[in-house]
Amino acid sequence: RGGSTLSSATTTVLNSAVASEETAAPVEIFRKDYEPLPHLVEKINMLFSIEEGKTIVTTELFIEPNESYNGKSRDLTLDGDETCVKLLALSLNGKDLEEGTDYTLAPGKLILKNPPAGAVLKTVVEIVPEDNTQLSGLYKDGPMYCTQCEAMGFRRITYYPDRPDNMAVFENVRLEADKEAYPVLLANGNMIDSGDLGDGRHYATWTDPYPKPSYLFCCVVGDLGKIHDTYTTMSGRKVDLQVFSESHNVHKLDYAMESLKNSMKWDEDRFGLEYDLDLYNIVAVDSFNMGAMENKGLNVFNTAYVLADKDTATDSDFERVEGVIGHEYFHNWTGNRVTCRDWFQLTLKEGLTVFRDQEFSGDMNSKAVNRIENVRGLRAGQFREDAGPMSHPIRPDSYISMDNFYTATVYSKGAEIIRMYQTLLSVEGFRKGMDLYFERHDGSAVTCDDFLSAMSDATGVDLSQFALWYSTNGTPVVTYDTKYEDGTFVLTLTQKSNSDKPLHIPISVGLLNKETGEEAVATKVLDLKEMTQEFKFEGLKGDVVPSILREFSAPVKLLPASGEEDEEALAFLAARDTDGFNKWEAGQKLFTSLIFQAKDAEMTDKTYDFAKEAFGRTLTDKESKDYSILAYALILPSEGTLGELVDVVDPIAIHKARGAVKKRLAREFATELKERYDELTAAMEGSEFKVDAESIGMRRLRNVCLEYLCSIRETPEEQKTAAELAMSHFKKASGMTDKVAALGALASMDGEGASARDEALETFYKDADGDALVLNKWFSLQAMADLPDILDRVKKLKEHPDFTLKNPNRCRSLIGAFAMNTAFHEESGAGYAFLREILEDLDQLNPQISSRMAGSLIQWKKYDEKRGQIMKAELQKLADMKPISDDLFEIVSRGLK
Ligand code: 0A1
Ligand code: ZN
Repeated sequence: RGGSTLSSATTTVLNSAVASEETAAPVEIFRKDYEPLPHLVEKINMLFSIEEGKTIVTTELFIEPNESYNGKSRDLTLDGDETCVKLLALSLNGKDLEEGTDYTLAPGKLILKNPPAGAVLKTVVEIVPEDNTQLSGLYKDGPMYCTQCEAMGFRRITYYPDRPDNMAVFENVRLEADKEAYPVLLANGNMIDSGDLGDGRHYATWTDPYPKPSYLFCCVVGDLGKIHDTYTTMSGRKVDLQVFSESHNVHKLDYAMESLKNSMKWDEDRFGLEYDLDLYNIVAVDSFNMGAMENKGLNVFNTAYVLADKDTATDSDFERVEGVIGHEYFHNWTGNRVTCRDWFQLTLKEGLTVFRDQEFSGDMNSKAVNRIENVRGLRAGQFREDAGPMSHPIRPDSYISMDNFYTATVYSKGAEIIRMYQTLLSVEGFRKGMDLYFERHDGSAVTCDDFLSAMSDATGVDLSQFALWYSTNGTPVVTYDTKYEDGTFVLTLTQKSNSDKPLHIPISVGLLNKETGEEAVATKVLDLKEMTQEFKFEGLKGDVVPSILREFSAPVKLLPASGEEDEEALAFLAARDTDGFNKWEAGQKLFTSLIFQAKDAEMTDKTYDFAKEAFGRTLTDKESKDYSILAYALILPSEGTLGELVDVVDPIAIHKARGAVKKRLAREFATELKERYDELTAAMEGSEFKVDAESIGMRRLRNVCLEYLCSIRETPEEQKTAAELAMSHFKKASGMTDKVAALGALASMDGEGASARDEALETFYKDADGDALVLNKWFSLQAMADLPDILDRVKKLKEHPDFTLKNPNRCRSLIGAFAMNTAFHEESGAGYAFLREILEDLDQLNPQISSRMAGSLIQWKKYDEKRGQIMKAELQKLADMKPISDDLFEIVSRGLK
């Protein structure tokens, strides 16, 4: 038993009175109210006795006074969600406790009166994982029981100070379950004991030597297959690596294992950080609210972010698996060894870890491609969020439900803030800051300010002005003005943000000679620290074209002071910029101008010619082997990104305008597109399927050509040609990437293409053979199609036997995908009403998912008056719903403000 004295017990329920009270009103929690705990649980032992329909959790908490507490209270508050945790027994130092005298109960809380130093509190509770549809706490998913404790799931397992500044050693975690049904018993750390219990049941005891907050606790009990490998760390320690999934998916785990080993090596090389346990386990689960979870030594992954093989995963899926495996692994230091003091500091671990995973992916693949992909994501997701009612600084000031703050802002903008430290301090300076951060804070729960201090102290750079990024919401705008005279180029930058004081913004700039295209001044980081600042470049030989905000050096919108883009300069940069990111960016700006012209009236010849030239040059560039860069340079800015650039969004007009530009370019370059398509087909034929940068790039470019070619579908003849091309692409697909590209094109076909569409959809469904992730693609592709009757189709798919609201991936694949379709905004508002009806049901099952999906309705102020009012009315219906979860309540009430 490894020293634990736990055994389970059954008595009457002690907290039933609290559980039956009306649900408590939502409470807003403020960052400024942080107070340390009067007592800390320094050590905990746990016993999970799992039986069908009932799990008994017994714990021993070893309590000590907290030296950093200087408040008045001597009571210890334990968090516990009485709606799912039934308290059966409670004793302190072996003596049963009395409610009222020794402790009090309130909704969500148990207050233990004045526990003495060295107290041992024993609790016994009952939970029902089988009924847990929220997927927070301990829940049952298919053949396994699994926990999710971040942010506040542990209180759905037992009573505990469920906050990250209570770091405890989980000394003994004992799991007991039926041996045949649940042969695998896993928890954090290392297994120290296991055996049979004699009645067909078995047990395993785990210990984790590293103190951790409850949100990093995990156990998994199930019938699972696995793969195994080892990794030898830089100091020569051998670590066992295991990746688990349901047995029928075990053949899709190799890429995750490879990515894990690459991550371990990368963190040693780049940051000198080594893994610290003897075992690293990963488990894939089907029903999961988020992407994955970094539980110490036992990561849990949404199957969508860990399973990958060529027949079921696209190249983007492979890229995501690598990135998320890296992300969770990197959390072992940035998040686990050094954690957050409170949840307002979430970006301390998430922004930093996203930055680390981006750098890792950049090193594994192509830096420029990676940067483009990340900035595309940032603009489509985070800029949009920051312009709407959920706008918040990367370190928020308040929340009702913390689950709502796992946002693009905290994650992606947070990563941009970390990237700016590195840009300002250099790679070496940043590394020094990281070293000092770990030297100072290993084993503790700290704040964003502590991180900033480490960076500043390690490099001697004053970052006090930079700190404003943590408290300023919204996307800052930087405008630029230029002047050239007698060999001197003057760049004037002006900033505008929600901060009264100017932000410290690193602006990377390079200058290109206007005549030769040569770099006249190589990339230089300018420190924009004032509201308006002038930067002079002297001694130039001839006029220059500036390339500003290279590599997207700050999360801002960059605009010309005149309000008019210099299209000639953009065309020049799109052709010649030596910065891969800005070269792409210039092309995107040209396309953007053209799309807005198409929306407002007519495309002008001048803009069209510039865009055409950029498009044609990219398409016929036979020198570059950077196929992904070429592909991205041909893709028009997304509708989401375009919507960000205007005050009032008319989604249908944007959709049409973008479509018009796409079709015009497709017709203009039909021959070249087909040539490039055929060349790539020939180049790939007969070669082995690979998931390296070159092969991914070739498939990406070929699929972009396919998409353009298939957009030419006006006449019945053209419809037939497009359908034939897409169908042949579908049939000859070398893997899921090509299949999805073909089906994506086919799904929107009508007229002469309708029968090919239906045939391909049916084949795809049959070939999926029940594979959950492939079926998700089948649902999504249909929900995203560009057809006139899309809402009816989605409604029908919702009734499909494979559809369920209970599985978040499935729900996102149909409902989430539909909410991104232009058809969602169809004028009558039927799309909005459909989503609201679903949210009403979903909120009863899984508030985290309902609140996330409600994000599609809260942007109503961005839309034209009529649409906006219908969206708002649907939001109001949600707000009036009873009962409503705190999660959804927070989003809809912010949305209605
Ligand atoms: N920390 C995880 C993400 C995560 C957050 C919340 C969860 O449940 C509410 C689950 C996972 C990560 O950054 O990967
Ligand atoms: Zn994370």
